[in-house]
Amino acid sequence: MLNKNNVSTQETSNSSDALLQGVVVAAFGKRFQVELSDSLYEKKRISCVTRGKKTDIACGDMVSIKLTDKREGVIETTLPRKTLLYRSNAFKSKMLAANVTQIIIVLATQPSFYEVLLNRCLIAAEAANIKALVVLNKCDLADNDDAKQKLELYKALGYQVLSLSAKEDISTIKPYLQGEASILVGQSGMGKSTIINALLPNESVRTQEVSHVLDSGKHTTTAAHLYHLDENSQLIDSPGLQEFGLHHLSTDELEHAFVEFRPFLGKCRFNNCKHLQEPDCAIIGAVNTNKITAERLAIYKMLRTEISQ
Ligand SMILES: Nc1nc2c(ncn2[C@@H]2O[C@H](COP(=O)(O)OP(=O)(O)OP(=O)(O)O)[C@@H](O)[C@H]2O)c(=O)[nH]1
Ligand SMILES: [Mg+2]
Ligand SMILES: [Zn+2]
Repeated sequence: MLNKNNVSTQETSNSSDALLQGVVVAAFGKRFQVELSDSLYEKKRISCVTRGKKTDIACGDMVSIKLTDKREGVIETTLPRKTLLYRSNAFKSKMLAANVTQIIIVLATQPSFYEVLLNRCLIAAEAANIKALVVLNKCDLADNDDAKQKLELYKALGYQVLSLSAKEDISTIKPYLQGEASILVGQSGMGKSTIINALLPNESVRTQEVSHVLDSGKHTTTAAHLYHLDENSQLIDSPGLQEFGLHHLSTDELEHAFVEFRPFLGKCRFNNCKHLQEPDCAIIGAVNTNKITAERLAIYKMLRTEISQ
């Protein structure tokens, strides 16, 4: 991806015009922090703007920039993305991260997590072709049994589910991070930044008491940030989510994003079946024979209605 020789020759020939390659390590609306990739620059960070009104750049994007000052620059191009994770409502869409290979959905019981949000994250991951890992954090606190019970459904669907306590022992997650570019997502206060701190003690990412977060109505993490775990593994911390709209999905993408629906798709009586209430629907039939749960069908119906509006 990075052509070192090319970059350095351009650099020496005409430094102000040289295009330098880097990765977006933080995205703050219209400002982006770009870490230069060429080893010559020792991961130097440049504060960048974009040309014109272009803002469709996300944390994790590989970009080429032109320096305008020692520590400032302009993003000229975005390299093709391997993946793009985003969410959208009826009015706008928001990019969460580019080039991630894994989405880690962080849950906890205090404050309690919304199961619908978990499903929305899983659907977004499937639709973007990104693998998902579900983490139930804060297992040092009492009363996790109900939550663990709920998560059995997702294990049965084939998702990896881990229970841990970022405050006590982070080691169980480590094997899942090797060689991956992972983004941590979830509601505010679930412990995403605490997990990053436990993995990277030198970074001291800001975390905050949940009560304070709820009082102020603000999330502790306000922008996505990329951290390097090692040479081949990256972690992106993201601001707490309250909603995860999926308006960008087509109805076809939505039904395929329910992994357990796949064997039944195309087997309904009507080939344009919406799986809502049509006769001889293979999906509804699979619910009646316990091959698909009623909870997941209910979530599908809700999302289907939502994206069709
Ligand atoms: N008991 C316990 N508390 C935890 C654990 N992990 C995080 N916390 C606490 O939960 C609170 C919220 O943690 P954060 O890491 O700031 O949560 P976040 O998900 O990053 O929140 P936002 O940045 O607002 O999205 C802090 O007070 C943490 O100390 C854990 O494993 N056990
Ligand atoms: Mg945070
Ligand atoms: Zn059907």
